[in-house]
Amino acid sequence: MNNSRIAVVIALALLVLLASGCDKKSGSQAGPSPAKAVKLTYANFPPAPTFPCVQMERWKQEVEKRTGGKVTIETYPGATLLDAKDMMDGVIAGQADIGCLCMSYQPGRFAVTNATSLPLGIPNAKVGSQVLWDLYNKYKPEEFKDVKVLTMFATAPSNVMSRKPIRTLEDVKGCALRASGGAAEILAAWGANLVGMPMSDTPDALQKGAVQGLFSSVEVLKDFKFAELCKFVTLTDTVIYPFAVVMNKAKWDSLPSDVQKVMEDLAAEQCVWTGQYMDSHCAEALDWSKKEQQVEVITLSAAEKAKWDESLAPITAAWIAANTAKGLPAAQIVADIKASIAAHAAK
Ligand code: DTR
Repeated sequence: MNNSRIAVVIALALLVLLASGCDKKSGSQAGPSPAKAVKLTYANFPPAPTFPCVQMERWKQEVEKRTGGKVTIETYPGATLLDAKDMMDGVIAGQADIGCLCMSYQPGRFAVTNATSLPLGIPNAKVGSQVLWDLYNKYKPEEFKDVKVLTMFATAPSNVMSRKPIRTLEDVKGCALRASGGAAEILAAWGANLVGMPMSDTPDALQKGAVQGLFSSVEVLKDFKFAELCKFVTLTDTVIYPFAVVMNKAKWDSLPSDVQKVMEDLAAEQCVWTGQYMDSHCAEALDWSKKEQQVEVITLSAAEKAKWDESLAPITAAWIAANTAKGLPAAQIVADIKASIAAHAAK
């Protein structure tokens, strides 16, 4: 190669080097870097029209709106990402960024927050949700240390929905009814043939006749169309089911602080919103069941109700004894729940 050829090759090589350097520059440094988009997945176990999913969609919308589109949330109702009982561990493992769980489905795991399922007279979902949120914030139980709790909320108090009429305590005895957690203990105290399972398994169990009914908040009469099978509702208004929405801890830590603030500011508001939605949706579902599905709503006489309540009296004392033995400040937890009910119910 003569000298001029060598000079041309060197010049070309220099040009290529320069061009690639410019390329890198324009890729990484040109202009202010755009706000990093955040994409989150949110898993839920029941079908889309049910209240845990309605609150999920509302939370998604609010977060997307309040972060100006910086955050987008992909929702997965109907156990398409995680099932009812895998929710907490699935979120801890990062299979979903966010998950909604019913704590009653794992009674021992969430001992403190499940104390809200004791028969202490929570009158509605709004009060129940606030009582649960107060309790969580006071105790910050150890079982949530691996997640960020985004909100909590409660169902409305539970009632018996059944294929056959239940008018007296005698009618419940031996009747196969479905419930979970604290509500299951109530059914057992009334002498029902208790069948424990998550709500998502209940439609099939009712359809196949494995259970004669269930013990839950009454919005499910409409949302799961249980009113087509359960033509009787016995109003007992006893015990709520507590729920939590949790986020994977590492994912939470990776979020920009302004996004974290939006979510933290939304926590208590979402809790109250869901309680209120639950209460009004229960009233609407009961109305629909009577009018459209000819469901009979049975109100117990005061004397009969007293019998039902009397059989529940030992439950709280037994819970305090068992959980004190496990090292929990159980009597204080019950006192806190009672005080919180009184404070919120008075508002
Ligand atoms: N009552 C609880 C929780 C519950 C109430 N309504 C729904 C709807 C969808 C899923 C769960 C729930 C229960 O019976 O499992």
